[in-house]
Amino acid sequence: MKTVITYGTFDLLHVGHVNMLERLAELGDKLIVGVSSDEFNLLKGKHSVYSYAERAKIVSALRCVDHVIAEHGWQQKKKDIEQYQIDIFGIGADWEGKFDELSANCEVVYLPRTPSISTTDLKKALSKIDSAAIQQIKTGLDSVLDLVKAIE
Ligand code: C2G
Repeated sequence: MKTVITYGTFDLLHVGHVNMLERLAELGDKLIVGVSSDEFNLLKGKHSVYSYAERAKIVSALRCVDHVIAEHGWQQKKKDIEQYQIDIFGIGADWEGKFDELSANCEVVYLPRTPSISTTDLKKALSKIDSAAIQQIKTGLDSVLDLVKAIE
């Protein structure tokens, strides 16, 4: 029975996150995911759209995820590896080398990220849609109002 663990914010869950989680799940029999708490997120300099509770619920709904825990800080990984008898710690290659010290406790793997998708880009796209869409609707309404006035 091989147990795999990974950690992340997983805000606005997208195919890059799902690809990573499915690939990690393939490495063992059980996948545990540490979802960053809102407080730890702030420490990481991230402001999530979804709260910890929402992000944890969305991640735990994935078929490839067996258990979700909260990630409260950088230092909890060693304790988790011991507590959950982890065989493999895996994470995206954007963290290459950052967690090598864990190889004293379990296998450490860095997997390639899915290109051209990120929560940051999604947030930017959403904010653009908001303002552009509102402007478009406003322009449309203005022309309808002009028509109504012309008929009166
Ligand atoms: N990911 C990916 N492809 C993307 C985006 C993300 O493979 N296009 C992977 C990341 O490499 C990471 C996981 O999805 O393994 C979660 O990414 P984030 O939510 O951005 O989490 P991160 O900020 O990397 O948090 O202690 C570790 C940290 O909590 C990791």
